[in-house]
Amino acid sequence: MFNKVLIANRGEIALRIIRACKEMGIKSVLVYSKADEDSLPVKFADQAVCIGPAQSNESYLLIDRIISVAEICDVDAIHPGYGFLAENIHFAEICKSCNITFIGPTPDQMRAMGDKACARETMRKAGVPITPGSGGVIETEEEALVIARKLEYPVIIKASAGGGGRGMRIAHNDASLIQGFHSAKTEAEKAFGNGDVYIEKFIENPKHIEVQILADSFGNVLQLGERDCSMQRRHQKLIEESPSPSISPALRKKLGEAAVKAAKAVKYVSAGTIEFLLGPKEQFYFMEMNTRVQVEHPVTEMVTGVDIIKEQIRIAAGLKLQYTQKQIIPRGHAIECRINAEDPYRNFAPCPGKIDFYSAPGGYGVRVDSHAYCGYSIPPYYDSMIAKLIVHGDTRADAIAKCRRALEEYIIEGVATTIPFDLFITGTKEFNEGHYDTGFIERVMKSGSFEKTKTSGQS
Ligand code: MV4
Repeated sequence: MFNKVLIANRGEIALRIIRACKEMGIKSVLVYSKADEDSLPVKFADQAVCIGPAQSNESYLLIDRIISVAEICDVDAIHPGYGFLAENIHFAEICKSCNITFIGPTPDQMRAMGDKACARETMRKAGVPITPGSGGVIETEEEALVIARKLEYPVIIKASAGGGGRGMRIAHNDASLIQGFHSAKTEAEKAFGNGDVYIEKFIENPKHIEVQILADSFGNVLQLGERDCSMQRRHQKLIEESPSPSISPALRKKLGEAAVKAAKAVKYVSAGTIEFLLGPKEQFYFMEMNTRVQVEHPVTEMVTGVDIIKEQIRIAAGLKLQYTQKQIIPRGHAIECRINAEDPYRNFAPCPGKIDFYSAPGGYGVRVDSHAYCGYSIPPYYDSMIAKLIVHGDTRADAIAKCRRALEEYIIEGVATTIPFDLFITGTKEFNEGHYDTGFIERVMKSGSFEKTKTSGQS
């Protein structure tokens, strides 16, 4: 096992990883920016080294500085968390060449999934369902038109180097296809330095279901069941749950098997997530793979009892998975609410600033993953998530009741947060009945029913 691990991240996930290291007897080294000097991860890591000013591209994204700290502190491995350098192939390669273990997949595995057109082709060959679409990258306007007419509108143009909703265009006719083709290419070229795009049939109002997998270097691949991440706004997930209220046991089995097949197709090693789109008639399609640990990993931990971060560290250290598939027996229901320092009554505008009063909920089945505390100043430079509230109950109804109780107990003063919105959503008929898709939040916002909770004070 590693003696010392460097954590190349901040906020709640840095704290989550530091905690796992402590419990495993691993020393932790945290790199941090000037803006994070008063943060809990800095206090709790065994060592913390400031690597630059607030802006990410002068600190958390500076590979050279992070590697320098890793070498000076003589760490065995680097945990990248999520975001920042977590899916940066170049960073994983540098780690490797410096004899530092990157806690994640190999550069080749990252490459295989990082290029979305390539991943699609690999999945097709492996027999994992994909949406109808172009065989590969589309070179010309004419080619795009032929494919789109064959698929029938609507279609979606996606950047090969994109993912997570970046660089996409939906087209309902020839004119918007041609325009979308060029603008997606230009945007992708600018954002990723790679203008390759491909086309798929557009599935309207899909559900977003993802399967957590763990794969060790001995070829063992486990699937830890699914998470329903359909409750999202502009590609930002808000509430995640496991199991999904929308799928049958038969579909669950198929998704799990498809996820294992997907991981095996790229000889994947580490923790990872296979994302699927779900159509209205239980059709499912591979969407993309996330080759990192995700924000919402705790919901899976709560239902399976598997500490995903610890397993991921063990896998990176060359150890075998501690579980067999048979030993993974999901129990009960878990829900995660993301709590962002944003004002939901002002179009989710970020609200950085000082937390004047802070009291987190607790009690049986309640978990709070957060780096927030009373007196903490939320810096304006990074994403606005300040906490994740995760609850576990025997049934979905128990979990919802617990979730709402805990949200009501959560006191954060000084900055606006998304807690009122989480309370509103968890109170809707659709959420309670488990009938929602990726378009739900947008439809709710258009209806104006959330806005009304402000004046009435009701949530
Ligand atoms: C799609 C789609 C419909 N049809 N692909 C969004 C994120 C990126 N991973 C792919 N995304 C989508 N791909 C086809 N063929 C709809 C989306 C999509 C979406 C997917 C999951 C969750 C929320 C979403 C919101 C808008 C669009």
